[in-house]
Amino acid sequence: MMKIKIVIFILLLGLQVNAQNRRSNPIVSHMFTADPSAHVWEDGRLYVYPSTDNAPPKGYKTMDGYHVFSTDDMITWKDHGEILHSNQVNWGRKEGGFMWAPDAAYKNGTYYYYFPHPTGTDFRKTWRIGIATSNKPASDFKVQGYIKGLETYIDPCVFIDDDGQAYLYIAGHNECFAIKLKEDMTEIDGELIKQTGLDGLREGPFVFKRNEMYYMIYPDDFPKFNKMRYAMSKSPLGPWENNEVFLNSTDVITTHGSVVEYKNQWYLFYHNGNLSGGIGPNRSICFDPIYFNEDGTINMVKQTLGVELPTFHKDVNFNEMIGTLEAGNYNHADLEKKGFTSNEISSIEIPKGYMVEGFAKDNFTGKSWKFEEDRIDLEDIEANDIITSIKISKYKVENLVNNPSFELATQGQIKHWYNRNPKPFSRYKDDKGKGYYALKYEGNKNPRPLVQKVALKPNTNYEISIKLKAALGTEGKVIFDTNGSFDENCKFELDAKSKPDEWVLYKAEFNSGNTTKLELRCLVSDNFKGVGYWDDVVLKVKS
Ligand code: FUB
Repeated sequence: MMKIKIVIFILLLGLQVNAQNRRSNPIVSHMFTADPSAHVWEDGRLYVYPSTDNAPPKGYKTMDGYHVFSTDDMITWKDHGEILHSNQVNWGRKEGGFMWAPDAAYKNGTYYYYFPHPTGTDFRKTWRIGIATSNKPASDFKVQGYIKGLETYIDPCVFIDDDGQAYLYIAGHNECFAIKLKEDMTEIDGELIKQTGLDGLREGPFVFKRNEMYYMIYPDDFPKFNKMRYAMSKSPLGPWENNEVFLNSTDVITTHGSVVEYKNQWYLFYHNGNLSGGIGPNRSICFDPIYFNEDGTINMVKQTLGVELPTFHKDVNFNEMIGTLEAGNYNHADLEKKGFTSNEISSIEIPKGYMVEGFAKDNFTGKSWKFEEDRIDLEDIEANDIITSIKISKYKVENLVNNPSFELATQGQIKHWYNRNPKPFSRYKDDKGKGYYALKYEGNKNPRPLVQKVALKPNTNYEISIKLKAALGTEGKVIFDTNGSFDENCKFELDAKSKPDEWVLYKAEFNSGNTTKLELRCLVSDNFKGVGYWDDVVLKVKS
Protein backbone atom coordinates (compact mmCIF):
# COMPACT_ATOMS: atom_id res chain seq x y z
CA MET A 1 0.00 0.00 0.00
CA MET A 2 2.77 2.37 1.02
CA LYS A 3 4.66 1.65 -2.22
CA ILE A 4 1.62 2.49 -4.35
CA LYS A 5 1.25 5.84 -2.58
CA ILE A 6 4.89 6.74 -3.21
CA VAL A 7 4.66 5.84 -6.89
CA ILE A 8 1.53 7.98 -7.33
CA PHE A 9 3.18 10.90 -5.55
CA ILE A 10 6.21 10.69 -7.84
CA LEU A 11 4.00 10.50 -10.92
CA LEU A 12 2.15 13.62 -9.83
CA LEU A 13 5.39 15.47 -9.31
CA GLY A 14 6.42 14.50 -12.82
CA LEU A 15 3.23 15.98 -14.20
CA GLN A 16 3.66 19.29 -12.47
CA VAL A 17 5.17 22.18 -14.39
CA ASN A 18 7.49 24.29 -12.32
CA ALA A 19 6.01 27.75 -12.70
CA GLN A 20 9.41 29.36 -12.18
CA ASN A 21 11.24 27.29 -14.76
CA ARG A 22 9.19 28.47 -17.72
CA ARG A 23 9.30 30.48 -20.88
CA SER A 24 9.67 34.21 -20.30
CA ASN A 25 7.06 36.76 -21.34
CA PRO A 26 6.04 37.56 -24.00
CA ILE A 27 5.84 33.95 -25.19
CA VAL A 28 5.75 34.76 -28.91
CA SER A 29 8.30 37.21 -30.24
CA HIS A 30 8.41 36.68 -34.01
CA MET A 31 4.99 38.27 -34.59
CA PHE A 32 2.45 40.39 -32.72
CA THR A 33 -0.36 38.43 -31.07
CA ALA A 34 -3.28 39.41 -28.80
CA ASP A 35 -6.46 38.11 -27.08
CA PRO A 36 -5.11 34.63 -26.17
CA SER A 37 -7.64 31.89 -25.54
CA ALA A 38 -5.97 28.84 -23.97
CA HIS A 39 -7.32 25.29 -23.86
CA VAL A 40 -5.98 21.85 -22.98
CA TRP A 41 -7.18 19.22 -25.43
CA GLU A 42 -7.24 15.43 -25.36
CA ASP A 43 -3.70 15.03 -26.72
CA GLY A 44 -2.45 16.52 -23.42
CA ARG A 45 -1.03 19.68 -25.00
CA LEU A 46 -2.00 23.24 -24.14
CA TYR A 47 -3.14 25.23 -27.19
CA VAL A 48 -3.38 29.02 -27.41
CA TYR A 49 -5.67 30.65 -29.99
CA PRO A 50 -4.82 34.37 -30.22
CA SER A 51 -5.59 37.07 -32.79
CA THR A 52 -2.81 38.64 -34.87
CA ASP A 53 -1.69 42.28 -34.84
CA ASN A 54 0.01 43.85 -37.85
CA ALA A 55 3.21 45.85 -38.10
CA PRO A 56 3.62 48.68 -38.81
CA PRO A 57 0.51 49.38 -36.74
CA LYS A 58 -2.56 50.47 -38.70
CA GLY A 59 -5.12 50.18 -35.92
CA TYR A 60 -7.24 47.15 -35.16
CA LYS A 61 -8.97 47.14 -38.55
CA THR A 62 -6.13 45.32 -40.34
CA MET A 63 -5.98 42.38 -37.90
CA ASP A 64 -6.00 39.20 -39.93
CA GLY A 65 -4.72 35.62 -40.27
CA TYR A 66 -5.07 33.64 -37.01
CA HIS A 67 -2.16 31.43 -35.81
CA VAL A 68 -2.20 28.69 -33.14
CA PHE A 69 0.56 27.98 -30.61
CA SER A 70 0.98 24.94 -28.38
CA THR A 71 3.21 23.55 -25.64
CA ASP A 72 3.52 20.58 -23.35
CA ASP A 73 5.92 22.10 -20.81
CA MET A 74 5.16 25.87 -20.78
CA ILE A 75 8.73 26.43 -22.02
CA THR A 76 8.88 25.15 -25.58
CA TRP A 77 6.24 26.68 -27.82
CA LYS A 78 5.31 25.56 -31.33
CA ASP A 79 3.80 27.93 -33.87
CA HIS A 80 1.40 25.81 -35.96
CA GLY A 81 1.17 28.58 -38.55
CA GLU A 82 -1.85 30.36 -39.93
CA ILE A 83 -5.11 28.45 -39.55
CA LEU A 84 -7.55 30.99 -40.97
CA HIS A 85 -7.48 34.22 -42.99
CA SER A 86 -10.25 36.66 -43.85
CA ASN A 87 -9.90 35.73 -47.52
CA GLN A 88 -11.29 32.27 -46.60
CA VAL A 89 -14.45 33.81 -45.14
CA ASN A 90 -16.84 33.96 -48.09
CA TRP A 91 -19.53 35.87 -46.17
CA GLY A 92 -17.01 38.40 -44.77
CA ARG A 93 -16.50 42.07 -45.67
CA LYS A 94 -14.76 42.50 -49.01
CA GLU A 95 -11.99 44.64 -47.47
CA GLY A 96 -10.89 41.79 -45.12
CA GLY A 97 -9.19 42.53 -41.81
CA PHE A 98 -11.17 42.73 -38.52
CA MET A 99 -10.40 39.18 -37.44
CA TRP A 100 -10.78 39.91 -33.74
CA ALA A 101 -10.55 37.87 -30.53
CA PRO A 102 -11.39 34.18 -31.23
CA ASP A 103 -12.13 31.14 -29.08
CA ALA A 104 -12.08 27.38 -29.65
CA ALA A 105 -14.03 24.42 -28.28
CA TYR A 106 -13.95 20.64 -28.69
CA LYS A 107 -16.87 18.25 -28.83
CA ASN A 108 -17.24 14.66 -30.08
CA GLY A 109 -14.11 14.62 -32.21
CA THR A 110 -14.57 18.09 -33.75
CA TYR A 111 -12.69 21.28 -32.95
CA TYR A 112 -14.86 24.40 -33.29
CA TYR A 113 -13.21 27.77 -33.92
CA TYR A 114 -15.34 30.85 -33.20
CA PHE A 115 -14.21 34.24 -34.53
CA PRO A 116 -15.83 37.68 -34.71
CA HIS A 117 -15.81 39.20 -38.20
CA PRO A 118 -18.04 41.77 -39.98
CA THR A 119 -20.01 41.06 -43.14
CA GLY A 120 -19.89 44.65 -44.41
CA THR A 121 -17.79 47.77 -44.85
CA ASP A 122 -19.55 49.37 -41.89
CA PHE A 123 -18.05 46.94 -39.42
CA ARG A 124 -19.83 48.44 -36.39
CA LYS A 125 -23.23 47.33 -37.64
CA THR A 126 -22.28 44.02 -39.25
CA TRP A 127 -20.34 41.92 -36.73
CA ARG A 128 -21.08 38.20 -36.86
CA ILE A 129 -19.68 35.24 -34.93
CA GLY A 130 -18.05 33.01 -37.56
CA ILE A 131 -17.47 29.27 -37.14
CA ALA A 132 -14.78 27.06 -38.64
CA THR A 133 -14.35 23.36 -37.86
CA SER A 134 -11.64 20.75 -38.10
CA ASN A 135 -10.87 17.31 -36.74
CA LYS A 136 -7.44 18.60 -35.69
CA PRO A 137 -6.73 21.29 -33.07
CA ALA A 138 -4.34 23.39 -35.13
CA SER A 139 -4.90 22.85 -38.86
CA ASP A 140 -7.41 22.16 -41.63
CA PHE A 141 -10.11 24.49 -40.32
CA LYS A 142 -12.95 25.06 -42.81
CA VAL A 143 -15.31 28.00 -42.47
CA GLN A 144 -18.88 26.77 -41.93
CA GLY A 145 -20.69 30.11 -41.86
CA TYR A 146 -21.72 32.20 -38.90
CA ILE A 147 -24.08 31.72 -35.98
CA LYS A 148 -27.54 32.88 -37.09
CA GLY A 149 -29.60 35.08 -34.81
CA LEU A 150 -26.71 37.00 -33.24
CA GLU A 151 -25.78 40.39 -34.55
CA THR A 152 -23.22 43.06 -33.88
CA TYR A 153 -21.42 41.28 -31.06
CA ILE A 154 -17.75 40.44 -30.73
CA ASP A 155 -15.40 38.38 -28.54
CA PRO A 156 -17.07 34.95 -28.43
CA CYS A 157 -16.27 32.53 -25.62
CA VAL A 158 -17.63 28.99 -25.58
CA PHE A 159 -17.78 27.13 -22.28
CA ILE A 160 -18.87 23.48 -22.07
CA ASP A 161 -20.19 22.42 -18.67
CA ASP A 162 -19.62 19.01 -17.10
CA ASP A 163 -23.06 17.83 -18.35
CA GLY A 164 -22.00 18.56 -21.94
CA GLN A 165 -24.14 21.70 -22.35
CA ALA A 166 -22.28 24.40 -24.29
CA TYR A 167 -22.80 28.10 -23.58
CA LEU A 168 -21.76 30.97 -25.85
CA TYR A 169 -20.82 34.33 -24.33
CA ILE A 170 -20.53 37.46 -26.47
CA ALA A 171 -19.96 41.13 -25.78
CA GLY A 172 -20.50 44.52 -27.35
CA HIS A 173 -21.48 48.05 -26.36
CA ASN A 174 -20.25 47.39 -22.79
CA GLU A 175 -22.70 44.51 -22.29
CA CYS A 176 -22.29 40.75 -22.15
CA PHE A 177 -24.88 38.13 -23.16
CA ALA A 178 -24.95 34.36 -22.82
CA ILE A 179 -26.93 31.76 -24.74
CA LYS A 180 -27.02 27.96 -24.89
CA LEU A 181 -25.67 26.27 -28.01
CA LYS A 182 -27.42 23.28 -29.55
CA GLU A 183 -25.72 19.89 -29.69
CA ASP A 184 -24.23 20.81 -33.13
CA MET A 185 -22.31 23.71 -31.49
CA THR A 186 -23.24 26.02 -34.39
CA GLU A 187 -26.85 27.02 -33.58
CA ILE A 188 -28.22 28.95 -30.66
CA ASP A 189 -30.85 27.46 -28.38
CA GLY A 190 -33.22 30.00 -26.81
CA GLU A 191 -32.88 33.71 -26.15
CA LEU A 192 -29.88 35.87 -25.32
CA ILE A 193 -29.56 36.32 -21.56
CA LYS A 194 -28.01 39.56 -20.38
CA GLN A 195 -25.25 38.82 -17.87
CA THR A 196 -25.63 40.95 -14.78
CA GLY A 197 -23.36 41.96 -11.93
CA LEU A 198 -20.31 42.57 -14.13
CA ASP A 199 -19.03 45.94 -12.97
CA GLY A 200 -17.51 48.08 -15.69
CA LEU A 201 -17.47 45.27 -18.28
CA ARG A 202 -16.11 46.42 -21.62
CA GLU A 203 -15.71 43.26 -23.76
CA GLY A 204 -13.78 39.95 -23.88
CA PRO A 205 -15.70 37.56 -21.52
CA PHE A 206 -14.09 34.19 -20.77
CA VAL A 207 -15.80 31.58 -18.57
CA PHE A 208 -14.27 28.63 -16.72
CA LYS A 209 -15.26 26.36 -13.83
CA ARG A 210 -13.35 25.36 -10.71
CA ASN A 211 -14.65 23.43 -7.68
CA GLU A 212 -18.32 23.79 -8.76
CA MET A 213 -17.91 27.56 -9.03
CA TYR A 214 -18.20 29.40 -12.36
CA TYR A 215 -15.86 32.29 -13.07
CA MET A 216 -16.10 34.98 -15.72
CA ILE A 217 -13.04 37.10 -16.43
CA TYR A 218 -13.41 40.29 -18.47
CA PRO A 219 -11.63 43.56 -19.33
CA ASP A 220 -13.10 46.60 -17.59
CA ASP A 221 -13.45 50.01 -19.22
CA PHE A 222 -11.13 51.83 -16.91
CA PRO A 223 -10.25 54.93 -18.92
CA LYS A 224 -7.01 54.76 -20.87
CA PHE A 225 -5.72 51.29 -19.93
CA ASN A 226 -8.18 48.45 -19.18
CA LYS A 227 -7.75 46.10 -16.24
CA MET A 228 -8.87 42.49 -16.00
CA ARG A 229 -11.62 41.61 -13.51
CA TYR A 230 -13.18 38.34 -12.45
CA ALA A 231 -16.66 37.56 -11.14
CA MET A 232 -18.07 34.36 -9.61
CA SER A 233 -21.42 32.60 -9.82
CA LYS A 234 -23.06 29.29 -8.89
CA SER A 235 -24.58 29.18 -12.38
CA PRO A 236 -22.98 29.50 -15.84
CA LEU A 237 -25.62 32.13 -16.65
CA GLY A 238 -25.03 34.34 -13.63
CA PRO A 239 -25.95 36.54 -11.87
CA TRP A 240 -22.28 37.28 -11.24
CA GLU A 241 -20.85 38.56 -7.98
CA ASN A 242 -17.65 39.58 -6.36
CA ASN A 243 -16.07 41.55 -9.22
CA GLU A 244 -12.50 42.26 -8.43
CA VAL A 245 -9.54 43.40 -10.46
CA PHE A 246 -6.99 40.58 -10.60
CA LEU A 247 -4.74 41.82 -13.42
CA ASN A 248 -3.59 45.41 -13.41
CA SER A 249 -3.29 47.32 -16.67
CA THR A 250 -0.56 46.13 -18.91
CA ASP A 251 1.24 48.74 -21.01
CA VAL A 252 -1.42 48.86 -23.78
CA ILE A 253 -5.00 50.17 -23.89
CA THR A 254 -6.82 46.84 -24.20
CA THR A 255 -6.64 43.74 -22.09
CA HIS A 256 -8.11 40.34 -22.94
CA GLY A 257 -7.40 36.85 -21.70
CA SER A 258 -8.31 33.35 -20.58
CA VAL A 259 -7.73 31.03 -17.63
CA VAL A 260 -6.73 27.39 -17.86
CA GLU A 261 -5.42 24.64 -15.57
CA TYR A 262 -2.46 22.68 -16.89
CA LYS A 263 -0.50 20.00 -15.07
CA ASN A 264 -1.83 21.06 -11.65
CA GLN A 265 -1.21 24.78 -12.08
CA TRP A 266 -3.72 27.47 -13.04
CA TYR A 267 -2.61 30.15 -15.50
CA LEU A 268 -3.90 33.44 -16.83
CA PHE A 269 -3.10 34.18 -20.47
CA TYR A 270 -3.26 37.88 -21.43
CA HIS A 271 -1.47 40.39 -23.66
CA ASN A 272 0.79 43.37 -23.12
CA GLY A 273 2.71 45.78 -25.38
CA ASN A 274 6.20 44.79 -24.34
CA LEU A 275 7.40 43.57 -27.71
CA SER A 276 6.48 46.76 -29.56
CA GLY A 277 7.29 49.18 -26.73
CA GLY A 278 3.63 49.87 -25.91
CA ILE A 279 2.03 50.36 -29.32
CA GLY A 280 -1.72 49.74 -28.78
CA PRO A 281 -2.39 47.57 -31.85
CA ASN A 282 0.97 45.72 -31.61
CA ARG A 283 0.40 43.46 -28.64
CA SER A 284 2.14 40.30 -27.44
CA ILE A 285 0.73 37.31 -25.55
CA CYS A 286 1.95 36.33 -22.09
CA PHE A 287 0.99 34.03 -19.25
CA ASP A 288 1.52 34.01 -15.50
CA PRO A 289 0.35 31.62 -12.77
CA ILE A 290 -2.79 32.47 -10.82
CA TYR A 291 -3.49 31.43 -7.26
CA PHE A 292 -6.88 30.89 -5.62
CA ASN A 293 -7.73 31.47 -1.96
CA GLU A 294 -9.69 28.90 0.06
CA ASP A 295 -12.95 30.78 -0.54
CA GLY A 296 -12.36 30.62 -4.31
CA THR A 297 -11.34 34.24 -4.76
CA ILE A 298 -8.34 34.95 -6.99
CA ASN A 299 -5.20 36.78 -5.92
CA MET A 300 -3.72 39.61 -7.97
CA VAL A 301 -1.61 38.24 -10.80
CA LYS A 302 2.05 39.16 -10.72
CA GLN A 303 2.94 40.20 -14.26
CA THR A 304 6.36 38.93 -15.18
CA LEU A 305 8.45 40.12 -18.04
CA GLY A 306 11.60 38.87 -19.65
CA VAL A 307 13.99 36.61 -17.83
CA GLU A 308 15.98 36.80 -14.60
CA LEU A 309 19.10 35.16 -16.00
CA PRO A 310 20.58 34.99 -19.51
CA THR A 311 18.40 32.41 -21.28
CA PHE A 312 19.37 30.42 -24.35
CA HIS A 313 17.10 28.94 -27.04
CA LYS A 314 17.48 26.48 -29.91
CA ASP A 315 15.08 28.38 -32.15
CA VAL A 316 15.68 31.85 -33.66
CA ASN A 317 12.18 32.84 -32.52
CA PHE A 318 13.09 32.47 -28.83
CA ASN A 319 11.36 29.10 -28.66
CA GLU A 320 12.78 25.76 -27.47
CA MET A 321 14.55 27.02 -24.40
CA ILE A 322 17.81 25.16 -23.67
CA GLY A 323 18.43 26.68 -20.27
CA THR A 324 19.68 29.61 -18.23
CA LEU A 325 23.26 30.41 -17.14
CA GLU A 326 24.53 32.46 -14.23
CA ALA A 327 27.58 34.75 -14.37
CA GLY A 328 30.75 32.73 -15.08
CA ASN A 329 32.94 31.30 -17.81
CA TYR A 330 31.70 28.22 -19.67
CA ASN A 331 33.89 26.33 -22.10
CA HIS A 332 32.50 23.63 -24.35
CA ALA A 333 32.72 20.90 -21.69
CA ASP A 334 31.07 23.14 -19.06
CA LEU A 335 28.22 23.87 -21.46
CA GLU A 336 27.69 20.17 -22.16
CA LYS A 337 27.51 19.51 -18.42
CA LYS A 338 24.72 22.13 -18.25
CA GLY A 339 22.81 20.31 -21.01
CA PHE A 340 23.80 22.57 -23.91
CA THR A 341 24.65 20.35 -26.88
CA SER A 342 27.40 21.71 -29.07
CA ASN A 343 26.56 24.64 -31.36
CA GLU A 344 22.81 24.74 -30.92
CA ILE A 345 22.19 28.25 -29.61
CA SER A 346 20.02 30.31 -31.95
CA SER A 347 18.61 33.10 -29.76
CA ILE A 348 19.44 34.61 -26.39
CA GLU A 349 17.45 36.69 -23.91
CA ILE A 350 19.56 38.80 -21.59
CA PRO A 351 18.11 40.69 -18.62
CA LYS A 352 19.37 44.15 -17.68
CA GLY A 353 22.66 44.01 -15.83
CA TYR A 354 24.21 41.04 -17.64
CA MET A 355 26.82 40.98 -20.39
CA VAL A 356 27.14 37.80 -22.49
CA GLU A 357 30.15 37.15 -24.69
CA GLY A 358 29.87 34.26 -27.11
CA PHE A 359 32.89 32.69 -28.85
CA ALA A 360 32.91 30.65 -32.05
CA LYS A 361 35.62 28.34 -30.68
CA ASP A 362 36.23 26.51 -27.43
CA ASN A 363 38.09 28.09 -24.50
CA PHE A 364 37.01 31.64 -25.40
CA THR A 365 38.82 31.88 -28.73
CA GLY A 366 37.80 32.59 -32.33
CA LYS A 367 35.27 35.15 -33.51
CA SER A 368 33.31 36.65 -30.63
CA TRP A 369 30.10 38.62 -30.03
CA LYS A 370 29.23 40.78 -27.02
CA PHE A 371 25.63 41.28 -25.98
CA GLU A 372 23.96 43.35 -23.29
CA GLU A 373 20.32 43.43 -22.14
CA ASP A 374 17.90 42.37 -24.88
CA ARG A 375 16.65 39.55 -27.09
CA ILE A 376 19.14 38.59 -29.74
CA ASP A 377 18.27 36.54 -32.80
CA LEU A 378 21.67 35.05 -33.68
CA GLU A 379 20.70 34.46 -37.30
CA ASP A 380 20.59 38.26 -37.74
CA ILE A 381 24.27 38.55 -36.90
CA GLU A 382 25.35 35.33 -38.60
CA ALA A 383 26.12 33.63 -35.28
CA ASN A 384 23.39 31.01 -35.36
CA ASP A 385 24.50 27.53 -34.17
CA ILE A 386 28.12 28.70 -33.85
CA ILE A 387 28.65 29.73 -30.23
CA THR A 388 30.86 27.14 -28.52
CA SER A 389 32.07 28.85 -25.34
CA ILE A 390 30.51 31.65 -23.29
CA LYS A 391 31.56 34.27 -20.73
CA ILE A 392 28.84 35.91 -18.64
CA SER A 393 29.43 38.90 -16.37
CA LYS A 394 27.17 40.99 -14.18
CA TYR A 395 27.34 44.77 -13.92
CA LYS A 396 25.46 47.58 -12.20
CA VAL A 397 22.62 48.95 -14.32
CA GLU A 398 22.53 52.69 -14.72
CA ASN A 399 21.16 53.39 -18.19
CA LEU A 400 17.41 54.14 -18.11
CA VAL A 401 17.00 53.61 -21.86
CA ASN A 402 15.55 50.37 -23.25
CA ASN A 403 17.23 48.97 -26.37
CA PRO A 404 19.78 51.82 -26.19
CA SER A 405 21.84 50.60 -29.15
CA PHE A 406 18.86 49.68 -31.38
CA GLU A 407 19.93 46.04 -31.37
CA LEU A 408 16.46 44.57 -31.45
CA ALA A 409 13.78 44.75 -34.08
CA THR A 410 10.36 43.15 -34.07
CA GLN A 411 8.47 42.76 -37.35
CA GLY A 412 10.37 45.60 -38.96
CA GLN A 413 10.06 47.89 -35.94
CA ILE A 414 12.76 48.96 -33.52
CA LYS A 415 11.79 47.57 -30.14
CA HIS A 416 10.91 50.21 -27.50
CA TRP A 417 11.36 53.04 -30.04
CA TYR A 418 8.20 53.91 -31.89
CA ASN A 419 5.87 56.24 -33.72
CA ARG A 420 2.68 55.51 -35.64
CA ASN A 421 4.58 55.02 -38.88
CA PRO A 422 8.02 53.67 -38.01
CA LYS A 423 8.70 52.51 -41.60
CA PRO A 424 11.21 55.23 -42.67
CA PHE A 425 13.46 54.19 -39.78
CA SER A 426 15.32 50.92 -39.93
CA ARG A 427 17.99 48.98 -38.13
CA TYR A 428 21.42 49.26 -39.65
CA LYS A 429 24.27 46.83 -39.11
CA ASP A 430 27.25 48.90 -38.10
CA ASP A 431 30.31 46.93 -37.07
CA LYS A 432 32.09 50.16 -36.11
CA GLY A 433 29.52 51.14 -33.47
CA LYS A 434 29.55 49.75 -29.93
CA GLY A 435 26.74 47.34 -30.70
CA TYR A 436 26.14 45.58 -34.00
CA TYR A 437 23.25 47.75 -34.98
CA ALA A 438 22.40 51.44 -35.11
CA LEU A 439 19.23 53.29 -36.06
CA LYS A 440 19.12 54.50 -39.66
CA TYR A 441 16.93 56.99 -41.53
CA GLU A 442 17.21 57.37 -45.28
CA GLY A 443 15.10 59.94 -47.11
CA ASN A 444 14.50 63.49 -48.12
CA LYS A 445 11.90 64.72 -45.69
CA ASN A 446 11.46 65.04 -41.96
CA PRO A 447 9.37 62.06 -40.77
CA ARG A 448 7.71 61.97 -37.36
CA PRO A 449 10.43 61.40 -34.75
CA LEU A 450 11.05 57.89 -33.44
CA VAL A 451 10.56 58.15 -29.68
CA GLN A 452 11.00 56.36 -26.37
CA LYS A 453 9.36 57.56 -23.15
CA VAL A 454 11.43 57.36 -19.99
CA ALA A 455 10.37 58.06 -16.38
CA LEU A 456 12.41 60.62 -14.42
CA LYS A 457 12.63 61.39 -10.73
CA PRO A 458 11.82 65.08 -10.06
CA ASN A 459 14.61 67.53 -9.14
CA THR A 460 17.35 65.08 -10.00
CA ASN A 461 20.53 65.63 -12.00
CA TYR A 462 20.91 63.43 -15.08
CA GLU A 463 23.53 62.81 -17.77
CA ILE A 464 22.48 62.10 -21.33
CA SER A 465 24.57 61.10 -24.33
CA ILE A 466 24.20 59.74 -27.86
CA LYS A 467 26.27 59.10 -30.97
CA LEU A 468 25.12 60.60 -34.29
CA LYS A 469 26.42 60.06 -37.81
CA ALA A 470 25.58 61.35 -41.31
CA ALA A 471 26.60 59.52 -44.49
CA LEU A 472 28.88 61.23 -46.97
CA GLY A 473 26.88 63.47 -49.34
CA THR A 474 24.03 64.02 -46.86
CA GLU A 475 22.46 67.47 -46.50
CA GLY A 476 20.74 68.91 -43.40
CA LYS A 477 20.98 67.77 -39.77
CA VAL A 478 20.71 64.52 -37.81
CA ILE A 479 18.98 65.46 -34.53
CA PHE A 480 18.35 63.92 -31.11
CA ASP A 481 16.30 65.89 -28.56
CA THR A 482 14.06 65.50 -25.52
CA ASN A 483 10.33 66.41 -25.45
CA GLY A 484 11.00 68.74 -28.38
CA SER A 485 12.04 71.64 -26.24
CA PHE A 486 12.49 70.30 -22.70
CA ASP A 487 16.07 71.52 -22.34
CA GLU A 488 18.08 73.13 -25.15
CA ASN A 489 21.18 71.52 -23.59
CA CYS A 490 19.77 68.13 -24.54
CA LYS A 491 19.17 69.02 -28.15
CA PHE A 492 21.99 67.54 -30.25
CA GLU A 493 22.28 68.45 -33.92
CA LEU A 494 24.89 67.06 -36.26
CA ASP A 495 25.34 69.15 -39.39
CA ALA A 496 25.85 66.48 -42.06
CA LYS A 497 28.56 68.43 -43.86
CA SER A 498 30.70 68.99 -40.74
CA LYS A 499 31.96 65.42 -40.14
CA PRO A 500 30.73 63.11 -42.91
CA ASP A 501 30.69 59.38 -42.19
CA GLU A 502 32.04 59.77 -38.66
CA TRP A 503 30.34 58.92 -35.35
CA VAL A 504 30.14 62.05 -33.18
CA LEU A 505 29.50 61.71 -29.44
CA TYR A 506 27.22 64.29 -27.77
CA LYS A 507 26.83 64.67 -23.99
CA ALA A 508 24.85 66.95 -21.67
CA GLU A 509 23.68 67.27 -18.08
CA PHE A 510 20.32 68.53 -16.88
CA ASN A 511 18.09 68.76 -13.83
CA SER A 512 14.64 67.19 -14.20
CA GLY A 513 12.83 69.89 -12.15
CA ASN A 514 9.09 69.06 -12.31
CA THR A 515 9.43 66.85 -15.38
CA THR A 516 8.78 63.18 -14.67
CA LYS A 517 8.31 61.94 -18.25
CA LEU A 518 10.97 62.44 -20.85
CA GLU A 519 10.49 61.69 -24.51
CA LEU A 520 13.76 60.79 -26.23
CA ARG A 521 13.40 61.68 -29.91
CA CYS A 522 15.39 60.75 -33.04
CA LEU A 523 14.64 63.02 -36.00
CA VAL A 524 16.18 65.01 -38.86
CA SER A 525 15.90 68.65 -40.00
CA ASP A 526 13.31 69.81 -42.56
CA ASN A 527 15.92 70.29 -45.31
CA PHE A 528 17.36 66.79 -44.75
CA LYS A 529 18.39 64.68 -47.71
CA GLY A 530 20.55 61.57 -47.31
CA VAL A 531 21.24 59.05 -44.55
CA GLY A 532 21.40 59.66 -40.77
CA TYR A 533 22.30 57.31 -37.92
CA TRP A 534 21.79 57.17 -34.13
CA ASP A 535 23.50 54.79 -31.65
CA ASP A 536 24.28 54.20 -27.96
CA VAL A 537 21.75 56.38 -26.14
CA VAL A 538 22.58 56.71 -22.46
CA LEU A 539 20.44 58.43 -19.83
CA LYS A 540 21.48 58.00 -16.21
CA VAL A 541 21.38 59.73 -12.87
CA LYS A 542 24.48 61.90 -12.57
CA SER A 543 26.98 60.19 -10.31
O1 FUB B 1 -8.08 42.53 -30.61
C1 FUB B 1 -9.21 43.20 -31.14
C2 FUB B 1 -10.14 43.56 -30.04
O2 FUB B 1 -9.44 44.32 -29.07
C3 FUB B 1 -10.67 42.37 -29.28
O3 FUB B 1 -11.71 41.72 -29.93
C4 FUB B 1 -11.01 43.05 -28.02
O4 FUB B 1 -11.30 42.18 -26.96
C5 FUB B 1 -9.78 43.88 -27.77
O5 FUB B 1 -8.72 43.13 -27.24
